Amino acid sequence: MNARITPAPAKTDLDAFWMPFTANRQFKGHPRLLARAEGMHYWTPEGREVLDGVAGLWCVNAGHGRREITEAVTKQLGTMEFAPTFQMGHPIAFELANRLAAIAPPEMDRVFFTNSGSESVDTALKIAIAYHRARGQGHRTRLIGREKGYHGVGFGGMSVGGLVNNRKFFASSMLPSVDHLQHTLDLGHNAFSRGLPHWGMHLANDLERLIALHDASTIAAVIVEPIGGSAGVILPPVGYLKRLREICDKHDILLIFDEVITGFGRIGKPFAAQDFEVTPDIMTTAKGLTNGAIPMGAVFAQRKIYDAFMQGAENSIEFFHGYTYSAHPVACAAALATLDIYQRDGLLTRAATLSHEWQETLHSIRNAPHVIDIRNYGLIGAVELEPRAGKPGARAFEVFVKCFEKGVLIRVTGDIVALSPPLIIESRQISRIVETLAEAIRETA
Ligand code: PXG
Repeated sequence: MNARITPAPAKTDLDAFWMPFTANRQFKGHPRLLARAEGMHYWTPEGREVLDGVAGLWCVNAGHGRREITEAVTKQLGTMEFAPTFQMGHPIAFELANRLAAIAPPEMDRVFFTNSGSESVDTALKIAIAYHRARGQGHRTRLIGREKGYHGVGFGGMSVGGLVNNRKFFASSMLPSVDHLQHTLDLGHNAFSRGLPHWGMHLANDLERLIALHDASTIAAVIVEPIGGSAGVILPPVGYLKRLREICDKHDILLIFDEVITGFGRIGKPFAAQDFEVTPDIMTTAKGLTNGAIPMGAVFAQRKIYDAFMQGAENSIEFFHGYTYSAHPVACAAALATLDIYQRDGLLTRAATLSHEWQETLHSIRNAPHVIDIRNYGLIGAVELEPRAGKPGARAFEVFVKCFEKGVLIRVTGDIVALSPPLIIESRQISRIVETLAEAIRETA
């Protein structure tokens, strides 16, 4: 099981792979390779052990190398490697949708399958616009995202996203009718808050400003991450999401939660919507759905949304949208095996049990040099460092490289260190991640 270590490619063989979201020249000069994984660890091609502080990329929630997933995938490949889901179906696609509906927030029991978070987001935005049209409100086409939001890299997700580096090259190619709420990150009021910050609920009222500007009748949906991940862990102030829900309800605007990183147990409930007790109309997921083993995403919609589409001639296609690999049988098999593990091992709620220890261990390093904020919720953490003058991101990148050399994998975005370990993590591993991070920060000028 996962025993064979693939040898590292020669440096000259690194050129052809144009790496995603990577400083290609830096990487190819100083490659960092992973070749094997098991449980909480990766191993490099040389056999060096690396503790995984980020669940791969926020996706390997049940830890690496889960035998049941391997077996389910292998079995499915041997039974039926592919089947179309356009005007055809295969049994485990329906089984998976039912299993997902059973753990979803109330009424969110209609599931559309995709292959990634980006596809889930673009699917959700299209559902929102088509839903209003199906109800005779085709004038509701505007989409509202949020500054610092990340919703993947499709043209839709990029347009509602709020990260300047992802947007600036494509500024003239964005969706035309999009606006953004202000973000909720405010170190002045909220630095070192343990859990959700108590200041900032009123920031949700920014939606009223946009409604006053554009008129509610032009707005289809608001999309937010319940907890922002990619921009460096941005937490919703207490009451903020409930307020967004109220304003959306008042104006008949759909609320979309992008749960690509918060889904599947990351904050101690199956979905953040349940933890925050705010039910969106549509919810996007991916990543943890298959434990990262096979690409797959799922969009959950409230039944009322699905029902609005079910009109017209019975043999007419209600929603002209889908992917060749929507509900790919191998991905379905991986997802079913993943759900079995999550449920059997209590992983969808384990983060709630660990979150206090996680919080206290993380906050124990607040006096390390250059640390200007520590944020946490569930099994998510962030340590924000003071940027070096004129060199944003340089300090955190050095910390990232040092941690990797010391045997711990973290993520950095700008000068923020983000942590999101597999949900199987043990106490001593929490300590190891945080101690290694503190050591790396102390060694970095
Ligand atoms: N929405 C959210 C909220 C995400 O976090 C996507 C959509 C896009 O998913 P795909 O599967 O298309 O990549 C994401 C992805 C990081 C990091 O380090 C986060 C993501 C991807 C890679 C790195 O924060 N999130």
